[in-house]
Amino acid sequence: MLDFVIFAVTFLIILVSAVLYLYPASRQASGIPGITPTDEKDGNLPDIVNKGSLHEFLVNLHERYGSAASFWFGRRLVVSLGSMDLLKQHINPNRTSDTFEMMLKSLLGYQSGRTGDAAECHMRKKLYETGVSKAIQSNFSLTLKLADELLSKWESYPASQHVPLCQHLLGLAMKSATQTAMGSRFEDDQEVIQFRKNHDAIWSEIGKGFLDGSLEKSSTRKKHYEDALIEMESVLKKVAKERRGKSFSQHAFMDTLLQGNLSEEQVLEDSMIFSLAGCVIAANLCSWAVYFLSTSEDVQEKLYREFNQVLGKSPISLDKIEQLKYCRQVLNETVRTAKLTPVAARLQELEGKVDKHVIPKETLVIYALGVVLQDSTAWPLPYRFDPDRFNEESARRNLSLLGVSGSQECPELRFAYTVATVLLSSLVRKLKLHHVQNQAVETKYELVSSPKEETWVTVSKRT
Ligand SMILES: *[C@@H]1O[C@H](CO)[C@@H](O)[C@H](O)[C@H]1NC(C)=O
Ligand SMILES: *[C@@H]1O[C@H](CO)[C@@H](O)[C@H](O)[C@H]1NC(C)=O
Ligand SMILES: *[C@@H]1O[C@H](CO)[C@@H](O)[C@H](O)[C@H]1NC(C)=O
Ligand SMILES: *[C@@H]1O[C@H](CO)[C@@H](O)[C@H](O)[C@H]1NC(C)=O
Ligand SMILES: CC(=O)N[C@H]1CO[C@H](CO)[C@@H](O)[C@@H]1O
Repeated sequence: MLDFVIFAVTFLIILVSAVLYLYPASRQASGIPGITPTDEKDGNLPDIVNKGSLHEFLVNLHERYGSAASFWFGRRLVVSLGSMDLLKQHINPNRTSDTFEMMLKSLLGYQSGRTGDAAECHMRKKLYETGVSKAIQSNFSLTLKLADELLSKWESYPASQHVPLCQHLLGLAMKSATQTAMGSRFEDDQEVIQFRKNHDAIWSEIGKGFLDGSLEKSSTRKKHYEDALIEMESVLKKVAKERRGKSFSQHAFMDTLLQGNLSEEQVLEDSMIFSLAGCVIAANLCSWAVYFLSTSEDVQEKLYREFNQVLGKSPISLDKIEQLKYCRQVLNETVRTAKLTPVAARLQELEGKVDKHVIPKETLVIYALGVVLQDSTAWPLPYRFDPDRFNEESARRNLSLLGVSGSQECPELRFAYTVATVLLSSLVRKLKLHHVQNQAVETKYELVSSPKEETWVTVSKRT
């Protein structure tokens, strides 16, 4: 019945096919407890589709089978790790590749970077990180301007007006990410609108169409997706051509790539990844942060006091961001509570062990980050939004271990933290954010978790 599924389900399918291609399938049984395949050919894929998302499937799997559990992805055995202790044993902090980036590249069908020698990968990763850092610095004032524009808009609203968070914050993230990535061309709103059209088309299929197989079944949707991808690539190529060998007052992310020792294809791929991921991660981090703040007056007050203490009446600057410790705790807790990136995956290259379990080589290992982030043994009262939990060094270490930040921090997340900090410093000093009564916010768990539907707050002026 679900014979199309093998081509259609999530990034994993593509990741798995890459794995199958690189490593001929080994269909080994394993001692790790887990669910038996419901379908000879598709394994447990129908169960994942039924649960609505891989994250929700994993929550159920770990409840039933414990923190190390296995399931069948097609004809392949997959092991999922769902506790802090097991992840601690498995995660190698020395790995340079970023799982999020790897998943996105697999989805887009990008080949380069999947192979190649370690030195080259390392060089490319360094260049990417440098590019993000330089671009954030060079036009910090841009993000500030965008945040202030949003503030003025919200200040003009009457107290009863419901503000659509996702819509406004996606707009902000989109403008900020495009100009950071590609420079002044995107000062033109028309360019941003065009970019957004393609971005939305690509992202909605990456999130959903791959998951339920509907993309493979609908040739019109598939064409729409592919056209958007081609259009986006052609814009990136055009920008690369414009900027190569020139210098601009505003140093964009792409300029760093162009100055590095990369092929044209690599420049295209890396700027695509940053534009796509930077935008989505920043937009959702901002939306969740503002939403969670609206539910807690205490946290808002504490944040307000920190902003006043560190910044006074001055606008925020890059060097002051370091001093905003509580703000970082708020953003860390936002990442945790929202389970911002719920799943990561790694290939087990050599046979390994976690606890008493042997993981055969060439097994796909899932890091069930969403499961771990809501585990009450690692995080007391896990569903509570409580930035104070990051007062403890061990909590900070636990989060950093999950690869969400720290030494493994993904560069797009660093960009998103900057945008969110600037935004909050503008909003929270001038406005109080209020929760809209009887609003049930549900989460859509895709590559990045987002609210299922538009989410609203109301605002009032601080006096
Ligand atoms: C990581 O690198 C350090 C220093 O190079 C080394 O001591 C350590 O064993 C490595 N850790 C793993 C898990 O490979
Ligand atoms: C640039 O890349 C090529 C191949 O990718 C390599 O042979 C060459 O050594 C690199 N040059 C520098 C300066 O890194
Ligand atoms: C960090 O994780 C460990 C499990 O490895 C847990 O025992 C500890 O309570 C966690 N610390 C905090 C503060 O959440
Ligand atoms: C925020 O989280 C990162 C790890 O994700 C950690 O390194 C950092 O210390 C945390 N900061 C605070 C203030 O909680
Ligand atoms: C849009 C924007 O703010 N661009 C600025 C980026 O930075 C340069 C100089 O650092 C300014 O000249 C631009 O106006």
